[in-house]
Amino acid sequence: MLKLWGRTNSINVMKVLWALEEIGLPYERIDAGMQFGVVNTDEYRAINPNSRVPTIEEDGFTLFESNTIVRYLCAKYSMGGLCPEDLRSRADTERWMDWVTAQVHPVMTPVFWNLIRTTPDKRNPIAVAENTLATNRTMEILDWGLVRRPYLGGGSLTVGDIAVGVWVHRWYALPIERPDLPRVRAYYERLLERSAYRLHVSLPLS
Ligand SMILES: N[C@@H](CCC(=O)N[C@@H](CS)C(=O)NCC(=O)O)C(=O)O
Repeated sequence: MLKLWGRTNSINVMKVLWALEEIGLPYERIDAGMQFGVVNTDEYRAINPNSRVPTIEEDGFTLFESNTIVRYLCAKYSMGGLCPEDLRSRADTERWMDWVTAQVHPVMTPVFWNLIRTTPDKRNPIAVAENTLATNRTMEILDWGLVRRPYLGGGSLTVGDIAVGVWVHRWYALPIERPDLPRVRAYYERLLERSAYRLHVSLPLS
């Protein structure tokens, strides 16, 4: 059975859990990261030199990097579904995985860490204010990306949505001021209709 190392409140682990649930693949999850440790052991470093979560192992094959794991699982188990068969359609959705890593992660993460994982006395309000502005700008970009398409790859959920959808929940769950973005809001509501998203992603932030 496929093994997944990672704590459930990690945004990168959530992507993998969501993908596994959409696919319907059985798996065993081992708590790792933060309070669970594991990631700094020699055994874990040998399969994930980053000492981060998630990591998967399937029949002796190990893989780290959440977006790569999601692409692997979707290509192996959902070709023509979560992973578009047509090369251009696949590139069309996959680019959003690069976009979210490069544009959203660096600015939303400081807001999340300050407001959710730091005690009020240790927060940096300037970092929160600046990065909230920058985060909101990225969501405006996403709003334009959703013009004339319900999902990032077109008419149905594909790999790009899994990488981006986890951040969309975080954006709505953070105690910040947000512009009203109708297409992002409709996209979030569409994702919330999926049981796999509700089960693994749209949870209270911790
Ligand atoms: N680029 C990596 C980033 C992995 C990462 O930074 N994971 C975080 C959790 S979201 C982590 O392992 N933090 C340290 C820990 O949990 O101990 C990926 O997408 O898998």
